[in-house]
Amino acid sequence: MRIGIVCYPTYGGSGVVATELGKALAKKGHQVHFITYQEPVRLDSFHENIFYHEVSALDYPLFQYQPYESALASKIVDVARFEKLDILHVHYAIPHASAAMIARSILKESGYNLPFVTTLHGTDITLVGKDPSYKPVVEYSINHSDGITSVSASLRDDTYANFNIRNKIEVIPNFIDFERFRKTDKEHFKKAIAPSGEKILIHISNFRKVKRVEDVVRMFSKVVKKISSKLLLVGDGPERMGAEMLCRNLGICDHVRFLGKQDKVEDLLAISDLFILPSETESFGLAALEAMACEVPVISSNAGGLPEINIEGKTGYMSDVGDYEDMAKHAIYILEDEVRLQEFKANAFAHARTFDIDNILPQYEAYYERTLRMNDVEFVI
Ligand code: GMT
Repeated sequence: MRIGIVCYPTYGGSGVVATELGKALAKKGHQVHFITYQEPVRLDSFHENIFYHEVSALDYPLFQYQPYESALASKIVDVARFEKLDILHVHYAIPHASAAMIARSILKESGYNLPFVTTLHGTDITLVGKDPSYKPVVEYSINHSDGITSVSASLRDDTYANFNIRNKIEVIPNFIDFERFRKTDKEHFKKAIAPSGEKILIHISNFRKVKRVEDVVRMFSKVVKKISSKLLLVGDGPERMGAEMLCRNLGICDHVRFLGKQDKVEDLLAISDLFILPSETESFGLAALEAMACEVPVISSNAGGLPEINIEGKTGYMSDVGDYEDMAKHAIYILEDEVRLQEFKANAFAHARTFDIDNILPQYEAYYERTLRMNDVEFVI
């Protein structure tokens, strides 16, 4: 198949999922065309089946805001015509679904049928999408997508609850590439961070408000009183400064390392004992699943799709949003007994295996085929 992929090319979860999906599809022999405003960060190596088309939006003094949606729709039309795309897959509804809709209408005028699938990722529904400034367009473009998928059952239900959606939303969860995310021996590295054999807790995020990084710090300040441990805070964003100040106020700076943005998070996960994700909302929680793939159990909130990956009492524990005392209690329970910790690690890994990309990729392929058949489009697999 010739597949066009539209996504945000930066570090956000939806862009990562879109890029990894494109790479996996290309490996299976499909021709994949990324259409974005910047080369996706995870598109880090050459592949003969992968093509990148940059969207450039002409600037003009009249524009207070560049009309990116129009530039994207125009680029989709151009790429579809020239590369003869069979199907388009847009990740994150805003503004990708409405741009795809415009492109499809333009192409239809000349008899070209380009169906598009919209994948909902999270904040495009739960935070930004339902805001009145975007809602009518988001609702309309979801309803006019040829296929709709969401990354968790929870996000599907949130979408039905917040919008008037007429069509079926298919749940296709996020996935793990076990070639990258697996536990490797990084003992030398562990010694540098935890020289006296301390347990290592880790949080990885974009440090936005929704991630509740201060809850991580507060829960750790309870844990470190009982368990000899270190906390790694990986990532950067608006909440970092507040978290640093809180560490100072709580007098735990000697036990906490702020590592900023890191590309090879799998190396940090390889030395970690517990992953902390106390998010306010989290449609799926890919970062937690990546931790589990590296045999790291998870202490999380019970928000959104987290209960679909973190199995209570097996792969970790969940608490109500904001209840960092409860999170600390569970963390101590797992860490204080080595046999118990090893059991949780094994369970986390076993559950992550069910999200292996080899299981999820065929679900996307089957969904594309179904969408094309329903639209009477002829294609070669
Ligand atoms: O909020 C983020 O972390 C970025 C956001 C995105 O769409 O780029 O992530 C969302 O999509 C990820 C991939 O599907 C999910 O794993 C995250 O749970 C989801 N984030 C939220 O719902 C807050």
